[in-house]
Amino acid sequence: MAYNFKKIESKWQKIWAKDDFKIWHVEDRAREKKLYVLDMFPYPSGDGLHVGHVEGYTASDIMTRYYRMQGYNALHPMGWDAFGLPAENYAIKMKIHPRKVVEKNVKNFKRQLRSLGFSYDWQREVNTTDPEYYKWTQWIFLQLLKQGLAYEAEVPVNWCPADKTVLANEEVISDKCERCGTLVERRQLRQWVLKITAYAERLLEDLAMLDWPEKVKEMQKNWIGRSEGAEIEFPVSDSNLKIKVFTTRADTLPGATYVVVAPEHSLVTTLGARIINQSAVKEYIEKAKHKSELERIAEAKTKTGVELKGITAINPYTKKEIPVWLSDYVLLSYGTGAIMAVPAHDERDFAFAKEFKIPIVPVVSPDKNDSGFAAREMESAYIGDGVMVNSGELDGLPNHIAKDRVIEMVNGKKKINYKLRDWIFSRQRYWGEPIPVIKCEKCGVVPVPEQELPVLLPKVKNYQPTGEAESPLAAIKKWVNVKCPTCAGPAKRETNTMPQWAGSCWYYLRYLDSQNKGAMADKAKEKYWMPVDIYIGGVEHAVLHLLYARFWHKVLFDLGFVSTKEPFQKLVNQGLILGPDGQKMSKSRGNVINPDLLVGQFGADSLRLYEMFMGPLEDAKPWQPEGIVGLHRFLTRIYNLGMEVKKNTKKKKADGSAVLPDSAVRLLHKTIKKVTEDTEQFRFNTAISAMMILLNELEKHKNQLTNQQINQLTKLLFPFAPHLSQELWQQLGNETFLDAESWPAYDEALTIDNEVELLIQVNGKLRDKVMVAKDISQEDAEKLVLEREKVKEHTEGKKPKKVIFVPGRLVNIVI
Ligand code: ANZ
Ligand code: ZN
Repeated sequence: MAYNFKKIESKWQKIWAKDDFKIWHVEDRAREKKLYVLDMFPYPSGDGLHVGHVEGYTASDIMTRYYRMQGYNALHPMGWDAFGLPAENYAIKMKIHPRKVVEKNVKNFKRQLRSLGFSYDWQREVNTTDPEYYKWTQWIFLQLLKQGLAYEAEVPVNWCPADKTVLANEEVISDKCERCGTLVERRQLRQWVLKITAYAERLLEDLAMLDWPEKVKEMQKNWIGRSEGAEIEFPVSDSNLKIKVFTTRADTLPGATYVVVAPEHSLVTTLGARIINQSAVKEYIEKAKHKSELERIAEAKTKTGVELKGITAINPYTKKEIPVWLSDYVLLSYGTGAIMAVPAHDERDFAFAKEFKIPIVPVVSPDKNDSGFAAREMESAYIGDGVMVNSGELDGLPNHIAKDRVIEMVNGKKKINYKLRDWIFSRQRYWGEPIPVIKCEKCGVVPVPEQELPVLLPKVKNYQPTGEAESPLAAIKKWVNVKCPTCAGPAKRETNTMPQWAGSCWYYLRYLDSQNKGAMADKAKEKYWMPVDIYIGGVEHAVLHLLYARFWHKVLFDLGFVSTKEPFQKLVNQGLILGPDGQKMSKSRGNVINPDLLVGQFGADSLRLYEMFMGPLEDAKPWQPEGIVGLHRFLTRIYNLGMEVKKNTKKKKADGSAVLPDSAVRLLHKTIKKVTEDTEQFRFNTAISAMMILLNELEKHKNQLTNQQINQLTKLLFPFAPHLSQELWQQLGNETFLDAESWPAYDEALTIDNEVELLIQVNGKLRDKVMVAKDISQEDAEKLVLEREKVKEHTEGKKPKKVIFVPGRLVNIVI
């Protein structure tokens, strides 16, 4: 009988699906030992499942099944992150409602996930676009609003004139919209903003308690960008105005030879009349508008700028008059939007000063004995520590001491800055959660009363974005015009919607209690299941989803709605699966691999196994079209071996008279140990190769294999290839589900090798090797060694002068 994977896989999938997948439904608090294994839920795109999804989802399924067998109550849920632009754009093109698009795509995704045998608790399924779900997304927004953590403000944003919406910084590449390639504009728009900066310090600090890849922690640290420095004021000549700068190097103030403000800095409008070179300044500002922040601060770029002629400032330390420049390498949104430039000690300032011939004055000397330094021309900026020079009374002081003195002397203020910005939270698009507020002429912003949630997303005739600071919802007058909940006067609903990140900020909590009508999640359930013990997903979410979700979670923690400080205790990043050409898979390159085809051709188990065998889970790895064939063959051999054993058992051939050799028994125990340890460490590729080595050995002893021994191999394989394993299990006379079986145990004593390789030297030269008992005595070793042909050859029958013996390692015969 051949390995008929099609029949086997569809048979078990049908059985598993019974009673709404009851087999994988977990009860809350059913056991003390719990484990929450979470996948990053997919955006259900029209393209269906990607082999990258299969990679992460197989890894989490293996963990879930493994820990289930280890006696854990293991929660493994799945859902849909279904708001967002792609569904909406498709709906616009095809003139169908985005909900219909999502429904269809979800159906297809579900079929695919089921076809792969993933053991989800489907009774907990969530969909972020379901009103019963987004009711609670809106409810969390209201909590943020109540806490003053959501506010409206006029902020600079990246605006795509073609997609007619605000874009995140990450969605702008080389000044262009990532989606359509249109040049983005910087606009000032009134937006809803979430005060994530209020949590900057805790988001940074609490990274220490997480078992996450260092790389991701580092990315979050850099994104939050904590920086200790000071604010110092530079008076503007002939005016009461002061330019406030933020600096981390107050010690270098004596060497500040000019000031630079951002193109959007208010100084330009306030003192506009005094600027002599108005048209050059205006032209420069116009150009800067088209650049993204990333572009502006790129290190490699030559610095551009324009002097504000007619305006000068006073260095508060030297009291000297210095020029004021405008340049886009200074960002309005960081610090104070203005800097003191110290070309001698900052690389960017140095390049700028060279370009525009501004004086460079060194004030920190690397070597206190180098008396010429203060007067010498510099070839590059010196950014290290040293002693003060050219700095009046500070001369000779170490610069780190001068720093505090300077701040005191010029009345500066110590300040901690973060690169992190508040989160721009509104979108001018249709397919998102309506922001649950009402605007009343008399009362201002009024939250929608909680009992009126959800604010349903109404049907519109036209999803086309309006191009204004409002979404297509603004066109539905009946929906927009409402009575103010406070004064009953005429009022309007907010028409902006939430960004696609909102729903994914808290979905892991809804899984705990997905049907709850009265609360986001029951507190006792939350307390039992949280935190997520294992979270698997791509590294591309390092600073977006993973930071936003931590922020919301901390707010919910402060309000007492969740019991843990952090949502995701352990994070594992799956590596990118590249196309066969070693490039990123993409439709335009035509190198996309379709999982459906592979499941049809080789079966789900082969695909699962191949993806886990490709290499370490975290590594990027190219698809090898032939690779899956090898894994399919491996499964076929296991199947055949199982069938052989079954046949033999029937004939009672495998009896006591023919037992498995000791070495094979040992290998079985060693393999159980290795697969156990590797699985716990996410080393699935080496776990699989250990099973392959075991199979090679067991095939040699087909007729001596007992049922019990093949059962152990079946259990080991189960988390990786569940269909085949369950089938074998049944064929071998077992009636249970492997999900409910326990993980095989091994005998530690049998995993320890009791033989070692003894090296044999003659006069210090390696001449031979032999396997011996680990604890062989010197006497026995000597006797054995002297009898060996090769040894006799090299000793030429002479009596050894001395024999050196290193127990368990080597014998050296000295003649
Ligand atoms: C003078 C100085 C001298 C600086 C020196 C550095 C070296 P981090 O560590 O990233 O916080 N800076 C301040 N605000 C800026 C803005 N809005 N756009 C661009 N650059 C800005 O860096 C702080 C330093 O970056 C500040 O310290 C300032 O330059 C610059 F030898 O002030 B420094
Ligand atoms: Zn009102």
